[in-house]
Amino acid sequence: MGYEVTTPIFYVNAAPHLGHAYSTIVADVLARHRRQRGDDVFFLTGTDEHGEPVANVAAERGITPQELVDENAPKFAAMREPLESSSDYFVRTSDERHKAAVQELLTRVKDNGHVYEDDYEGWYCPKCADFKTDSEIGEGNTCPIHGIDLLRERERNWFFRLSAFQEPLERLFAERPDWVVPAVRRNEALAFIKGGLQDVSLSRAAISWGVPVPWDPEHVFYVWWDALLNYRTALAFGREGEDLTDSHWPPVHVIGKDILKFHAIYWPALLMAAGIEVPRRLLVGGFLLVDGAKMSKSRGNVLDPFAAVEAFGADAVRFYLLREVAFGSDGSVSIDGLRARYETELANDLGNLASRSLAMVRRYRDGRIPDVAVDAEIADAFAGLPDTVTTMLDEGRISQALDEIWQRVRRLNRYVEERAPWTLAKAEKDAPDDTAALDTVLRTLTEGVRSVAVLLHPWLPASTVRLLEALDAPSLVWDDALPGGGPVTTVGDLPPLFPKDRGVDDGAAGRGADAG
Ligand code: ME8
Repeated sequence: MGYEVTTPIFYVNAAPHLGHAYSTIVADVLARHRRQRGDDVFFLTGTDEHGEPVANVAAERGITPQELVDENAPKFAAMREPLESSSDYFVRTSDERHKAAVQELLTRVKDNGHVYEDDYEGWYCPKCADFKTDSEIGEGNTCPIHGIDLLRERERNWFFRLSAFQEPLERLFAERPDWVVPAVRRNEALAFIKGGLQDVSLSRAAISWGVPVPWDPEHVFYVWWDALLNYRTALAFGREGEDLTDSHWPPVHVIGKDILKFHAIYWPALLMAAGIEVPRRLLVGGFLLVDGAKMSKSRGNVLDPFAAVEAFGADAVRFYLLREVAFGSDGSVSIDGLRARYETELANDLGNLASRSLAMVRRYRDGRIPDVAVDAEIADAFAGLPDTVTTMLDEGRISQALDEIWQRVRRLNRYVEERAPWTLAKAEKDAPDDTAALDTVLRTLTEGVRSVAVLLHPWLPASTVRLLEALDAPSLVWDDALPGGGPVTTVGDLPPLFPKDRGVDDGAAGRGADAG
C-alpha cells in the first residue's frame, strides 16, 4: 500500500534546532514502521522558502531571497543524515515544478468558484505569516506566539472562500473524530471552526517573493497555501520516474501545535475546494521546552541537534526525545536528561540485556542458539504486542507504543534474574544430559532480544540493525516480530551498543554553536 508521511517544511531563515529535529524523528518512526509492515512509503520533508520573513532577512543582508534560501536549505537537508532520517525526498518550495503545480491547483480552486477579489484590512503577524482573527490577538494587538506588535494590513487581495467550508469541515470532524490527534488539538480546531470561519487571503500584493498568481501577476500566493501544497506537489516528482499522486494520497502529517489552524482548517478546506481527498490524519506534537520555555531561535535557548548526536549518537537522541516527551504534550529536554536516559535505559536496560544474552549463548553453547521452544511465560508477556504497537503508532500514540515495548525489555531483564542461567549452567556440570532448562532460557532470551530489536527498530534504527546482525537474524519484517519467529543461528560478537564513555564532553553537547 502507498503511504505518504510528512514533516512540516521548515522556514529557512533560521538554523535547525532540536525542535525541528523532533518532527523529523516522529515522522521517521512512522515511515520506518510502515516499511516494516511492507508498505510503499514516501516520507517527505523539506523547506518553506517564500514569504516576507525570508525576503526581509535577504534585504537586510543585501542578497537576493534566492541566494538566501540556497544558502540555508542545505542546513536543513543536512539534518537528515545525522538523525538517521530515512526521508525519501527533500522538497523546496522554490522548485519550479512545485511552483507550476501550485499555480495549476490554485487556478482550479478559482475555476471551481471559491476565489474572489476584495479589500483586506486586519491584523497580521509577519513571523507567523498569519492573518489573525479577533480571538487570536494578544494584549495591545500583539502576536500571542511571538510577542511582537501585529501589523495593520490594508490591501486589495484575492480571497479564498473559507467561510463556505464551515459545514463540510464540521462534518469532517464529526465523521472522523480521530482525524486530528491528540483529542485536545482536535477540540481546539473544532472550537475555532464553530466560532465561525472568515474568508482568508489567497494572495498578497505587497510581496514579490512567492509564487506568482497566474491570473494576476502583480500578486503572489499567500505563503501558507504555497507551503501546504508541497505535500501534494512533491508526489509527482519526488520519486525518479514515477508519479505517486494517485497511489500515495491521502497523506499522514506530523506537525507542531503552533501550525494547527493551517493544517486542520485551511488545508482540508482548500483540498475540498480543489476536489481532492483530505489528509488521512494529522498528528500534532507539543513543544520541546528548555527550562520551561519553548525552544526557539528567537529565545536563543536552542539545543543543537548536530552536537547532541555527535555526543550520544542518533539513536540515543531519537529515543530520548520520544521517551522523555509524550507525543502531543509539551516537555522539557536537557543534555543531563539525555545522559540519564542513555545510561539507565539504553546502556543498562537494553545494552546489558543484549550483551549478556549473547555472551551466555557463546559461553554455554559455543554460540549456537538451542533449537527449542520459547518459554511460555515470555511468549505470553509478548502476545499481541506487535498489533498493540501498530495501533498505537497509527493513532499517534508514539510514546505509549515505545513504552509498551520498553516494558518487555524490563520483563526480559527480570526473566534473566529469575531464571539465573549461571546457576543452571553450574547444575549442568553435575547432570550433563539435563540441558533442557538452560536451553529454554537461552532461546527465550535471544528470541526476546530479537523481538524487541525488530519492534524498536523505528526508534533505534542503527543499534537494532547491529544487534540483529550479531544474532544473524537481520529481518525487520513486522510479521516475524514475536519471540519464536526467528531462525536458530550462531551468534556473533556484539560490541557494546551504548558504550558508557559516550557523551562525556559537555561542551560538544551544549547549546548550539549556531544558536543565534
Ligand atoms: O512553521 N518544539 O516552519 P518552522 C517542538 N514553515 N516543535 C517545534 C519547536 C519546539 N521547540 N520549534 C519549532 C513553519 N517546532 C512552517 C510550516 S508546513 C506546510 C509549513 C516545530 O520552521 C513547529 O511546531 O517555523 C513546526 O511544526 C515546525 O517545527 C516547523 O517550524
